[in-house]
Amino acid sequence: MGFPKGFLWGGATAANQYEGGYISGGKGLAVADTITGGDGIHGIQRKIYLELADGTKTSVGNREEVPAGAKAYVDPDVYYPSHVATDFYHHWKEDIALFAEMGMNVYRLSINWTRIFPHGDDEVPNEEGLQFYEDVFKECHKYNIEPLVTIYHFDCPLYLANEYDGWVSRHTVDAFEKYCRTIFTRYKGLVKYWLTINEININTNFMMNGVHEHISNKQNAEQCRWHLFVGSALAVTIGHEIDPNNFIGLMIAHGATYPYSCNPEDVMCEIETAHTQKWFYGDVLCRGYYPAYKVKELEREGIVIHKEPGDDELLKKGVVDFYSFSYYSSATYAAHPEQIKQVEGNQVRGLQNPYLKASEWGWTVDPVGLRVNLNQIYDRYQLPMMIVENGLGAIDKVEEDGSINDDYRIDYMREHILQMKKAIEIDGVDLIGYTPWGHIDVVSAGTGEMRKRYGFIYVDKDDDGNGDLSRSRKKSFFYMQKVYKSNGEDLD
Ligand code: BGP
Repeated sequence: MGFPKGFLWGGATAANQYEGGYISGGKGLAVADTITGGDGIHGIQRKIYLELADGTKTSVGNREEVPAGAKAYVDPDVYYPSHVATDFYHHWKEDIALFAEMGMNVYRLSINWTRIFPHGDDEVPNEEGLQFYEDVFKECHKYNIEPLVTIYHFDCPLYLANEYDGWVSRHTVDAFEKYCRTIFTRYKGLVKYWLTINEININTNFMMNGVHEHISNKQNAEQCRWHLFVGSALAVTIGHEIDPNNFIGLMIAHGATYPYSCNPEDVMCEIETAHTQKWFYGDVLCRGYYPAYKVKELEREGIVIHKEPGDDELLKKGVVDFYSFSYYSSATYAAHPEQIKQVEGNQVRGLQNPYLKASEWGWTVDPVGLRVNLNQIYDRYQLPMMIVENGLGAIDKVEEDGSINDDYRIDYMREHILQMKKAIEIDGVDLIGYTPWGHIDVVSAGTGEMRKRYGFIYVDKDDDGNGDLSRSRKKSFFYMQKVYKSNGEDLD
């Protein structure tokens, strides 16, 4: 009963939200380094400053479209949260010691592509960058923490975005292939758990993938998707070839989706939304080909994807070893949504669920939805699963004595872990690991804020960059320590 022996308990971060050192040690710029902070509670988007093809300067919101030919740049007078972030680059030893103290036996982190290849496609890799991660992985092993490495987490090299339209171009896939070969070779024996592309299902815009015209030009969006799939399949194939012990998974933002009502039209609406939003990506990466509903959609839209010879075979060969996903919330979908209140979520919007409450950022809190997901995913693919992001973004108050009493976060964690336990014990799903998001405070991906904190470890930094970056343990740190050290048995 309960969690299996050897269950992976951990935490998760991404380089561009955590590392800082944005041009230290030979690192080049990623698109993420050109995105300002925003304000999620008041709906103010993060911004990207651009130089248009005719030389004029402008800016767009991070969800908006970047026009063809525009180049993003770093404005010296603007504050960019990724530049220092919460400074793992200078705190990694101290942080990994804290992770070990919390009882983690796995740590999900991403490699910043531009730390290894500053432009994305350089002739030779940057040794200082390679060495940095090697030191980090060795430090993890010192404490028996397995690194779980995301190869690509929202950090398209700026050069590839500006000059090649990011993942729309085959050049980016070729550069990615070389990057994969380099890191699989260098970290052989140090890393065995890998994720190819973070949240591959919400990745067609400029911020994530350097894609210009991602809304008005459907061809661009579909071509980018195809290239991401090819990139993921290449990563799996190369990873297995270099070391057959590598265990390589996909990563999908997999919120739970429900029909708003039992009206069959709402049910059908949910099926279509779920296909587009999430299943399409799992279907391709677990089975190795486009599902029928996508083939029909492309036919209807008159979109023809440009493929290279051998791509289709590659997709089949490069299917993943396991399914990983982020889970924060659920939403409902209706055929006639006009009168129903909209809710926010992890990069997607849906409709309110009258049975559930939401976080301060409007993300619906739904622990049972996690069990629903685990069942649906396992029914569909029968692959081992990891939940590689989950958690509550909230504003924390530091008391006079320095303590942070985040009981709301403890409640969220307890309820979700309980549902995982039920899914294992009652439903028999093959869940092998859990790495809550931002177990140490990091910059928010969606809003660029610091005050939207997920951590069990607090970092002293605010939305304007003030703070001494010191670390402290929140109340939830001790709760998670108890959970991890009891292998998920002690949840009180
Ligand atoms: C996912 C990302 C993470 C992370 C998380 C929380 O989309 O993979 O990078 O940030 O969501 O989202 P946010 O930071 O917007 O609260």
